[in-house]
Amino acid sequence: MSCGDTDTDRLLAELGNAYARALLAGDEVGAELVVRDAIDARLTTAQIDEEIIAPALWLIGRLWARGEISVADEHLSTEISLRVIALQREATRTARERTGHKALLAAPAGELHIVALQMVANLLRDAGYTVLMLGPDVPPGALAEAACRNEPALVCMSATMPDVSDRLMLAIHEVQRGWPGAGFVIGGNGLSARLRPQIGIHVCKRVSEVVDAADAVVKRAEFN
Ligand code: B12
Repeated sequence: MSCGDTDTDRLLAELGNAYARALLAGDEVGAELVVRDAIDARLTTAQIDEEIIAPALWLIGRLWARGEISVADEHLSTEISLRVIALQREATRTARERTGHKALLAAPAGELHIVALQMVANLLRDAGYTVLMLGPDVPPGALAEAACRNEPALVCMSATMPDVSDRLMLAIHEVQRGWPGAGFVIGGNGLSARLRPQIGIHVCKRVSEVVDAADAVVKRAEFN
């Protein structure tokens, strides 16, 4: 995305307006959400600073100079912006930290459904993880061998067919024996109801839960 890109310009204008409105309303949560949207849309820190936060503060300055808002309003806008800038830094740091972590993705032996897993791959990549996708029908031994070789922080698996659930558990045990450093995030309609989340194994209902689950599993592993 280049700076001259019309879609980017439009998005920046929309987010800039929304940010200014949030400042004028003294709405810290609203301002944070705008910047989160900007980060999710992969706008750069420079774009967010120069084209969203700074113009809103310039507007606040003009309104204050004209006596249309009070000194207190101006101070509140500045405080909100300082907190948002801290949040921006935290978000960038988290994405940078994730880059150092590998996620190994596979569907267990007999499982050919991998659409959800492909979505998981995109979500993890977008969040900064390094993704190694092994694809469908991966035997437990081959998965464990790949885990030993690549030493992932995370293994993600999906089970759509009900008879795959037990094979998925077997695959987890096999990986744990070869590479105990991995945490697991699993999902899919084929997972048996008996399968409950356990330490180091996170069960998700939706692909949209995967980044939070991955972060939790990786953090836990780092404590150990
Ligand atoms: C596409 C498809 C196929 C394709 C798969 C191609 C591919 N490359 O993936 C092919 C043609 C290979 C196929 C084959 C078969 N299929 Co099929 N297939 C489907 C279909 C239409 C879509 C599946 C899909 O992609 N859904 C979209 C994804 C995004 O949704 P999802 O998988 O449900 O995932 C959600 C959650 O479960 C979760 N999730 C899932 N995994 C993970 C993993 C992680 C880490 C996380 C965080 C979250 C997560 O997130 C998603 C929501 O956010 C479904 C219909 C359906 N209702 O799902 C049938 C379906 C799954 N298939 C079915 C069947 C029966 C078969 C076959 C046995 C058919 C046959 N006789 O050959 C074979 C079995 C193959 C095998 N051994 O795996 C049945 C399963 C019934 C059952 N429960 O027993 C279904 C439900 C169709 C039906 N109504 O009968 N299939």
